[in-house]
Amino acid sequence: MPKFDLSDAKGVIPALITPFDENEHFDETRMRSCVDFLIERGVGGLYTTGSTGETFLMSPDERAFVVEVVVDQVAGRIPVIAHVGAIGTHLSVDLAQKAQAAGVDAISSVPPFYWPFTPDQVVNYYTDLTKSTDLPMVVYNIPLAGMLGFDQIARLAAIPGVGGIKYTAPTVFDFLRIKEEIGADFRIFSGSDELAMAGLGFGADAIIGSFYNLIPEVFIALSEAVAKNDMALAKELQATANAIIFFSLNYSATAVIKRGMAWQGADAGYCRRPFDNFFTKGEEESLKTAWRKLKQDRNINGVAFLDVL
Ligand code: MN9
Repeated sequence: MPKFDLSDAKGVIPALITPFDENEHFDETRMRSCVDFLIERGVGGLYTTGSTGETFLMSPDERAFVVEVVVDQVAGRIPVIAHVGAIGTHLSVDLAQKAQAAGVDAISSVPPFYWPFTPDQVVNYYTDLTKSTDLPMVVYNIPLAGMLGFDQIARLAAIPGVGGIKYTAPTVFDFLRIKEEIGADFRIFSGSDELAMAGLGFGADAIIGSFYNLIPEVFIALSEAVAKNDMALAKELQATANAIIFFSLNYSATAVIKRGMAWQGADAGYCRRPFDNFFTKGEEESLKTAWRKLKQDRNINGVAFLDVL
């Protein structure tokens, strides 16, 4: 089989949710059915065990097992990128090696966080982690873990094996510069779902994010519109998506995404505390009522989970 190249991770890539059951145990059956649902919808890859996957609420063994289940269910149909980040290099290396053994195509990691590690320590972290497997590494820029500036991104990009960046920020300011100064081959995965159109317009190669679990059809159409240079259509689709995202962000967004998936036939289960859930019928009904109102007020059509309400 030809060696996987990060340029093969294309299109819309959900930052995959991790389903838990009512008792907060990982739910393998639900995980498998969500994977199939997303592949049937036409996503271009999966990014497992990241922020959306509630990764820091799981033990390392659980994380490794989730990756195994996803890879097994995907069975080579689309690329799988596993987020293996942890605060400590040893922990991340262990997860990376297990992810490689499970058969993922690439690994990714947030920078070590909590303590303000120095730029050199962050470079060392990514060097050690990238050396620990043969897989391409996608570094991760996200405000939750402390943003990497352009110069630091350039240093990380120079590490052998680092092939791209998942870039989640309220701006796409650096995208064109990354492409021009670091190189066209350095893959950019735009990470702010609210800015998917801007990210793709400013040179991102693909998009990775939470809401691609819930409304993959909207973002697949958006990404095709940008590819055809139909920016008017892309803007319309982004506006629809953003109405849905901003509404969801009033709640625990991952819990909203999971319920919305369940309504359209992909039961994504529940979240782990301290995230909250929609356990009671009454709570779920009032959530549905609020969605129906948004659909009507914004005149949203063609969004699968709203159409079934
Ligand atoms: O990078 C996600 N960011 C976080 C991925 O989880 C913090 C995004 O997909 C956001 O959830 C999304 C909504 O703000 O853009």
